[in-house]
Amino acid sequence: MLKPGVLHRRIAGEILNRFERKGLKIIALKMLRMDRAVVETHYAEHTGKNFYQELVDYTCSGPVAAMILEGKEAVSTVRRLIGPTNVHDSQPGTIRGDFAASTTLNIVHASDSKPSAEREIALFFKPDDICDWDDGNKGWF
Ligand code: FUP
Repeated sequence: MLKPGVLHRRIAGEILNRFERKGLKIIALKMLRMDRAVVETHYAEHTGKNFYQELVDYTCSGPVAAMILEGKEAVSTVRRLIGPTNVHDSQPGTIRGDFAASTTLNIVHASDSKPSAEREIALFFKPDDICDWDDGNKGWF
């Protein structure tokens, strides 16, 4: 999910390009404004931490772009492309390493496991929103 800062900064294409260039397949994509209650549930594990309010405010501050990316080992591939949560550990070349200066405003969210991907996909998409397609590519690019 591209957080509001990405849309505000007009860098959505640049971030999407990172995923496509790697060969991940976009099978669903939508823009929306996240409901505060959904954001609070999504980040429930961080309730009470000193960054929680800023994180929730940021995530609700504008539109987000949610997507489903498909590919071999997609969860770990996407996590490597975005870089670690703490932006000071994010290497140049990763999305957070290149575009984020604040951990709380770290511009993208990505599921960290298959079960969390399944849960988060259900939060954003109905089965009809998912466009499965096949161009015959065997993953060699
Ligand atoms: P991630 O899966 O990388 O987004 O990381 P988490 O789910 O652990 O954290 C969710 C969000 O909380 C991060 F995107 C940013 C924020 N956060 C902080 O601001 N400080 C922290 O120490 C940890 C997380």
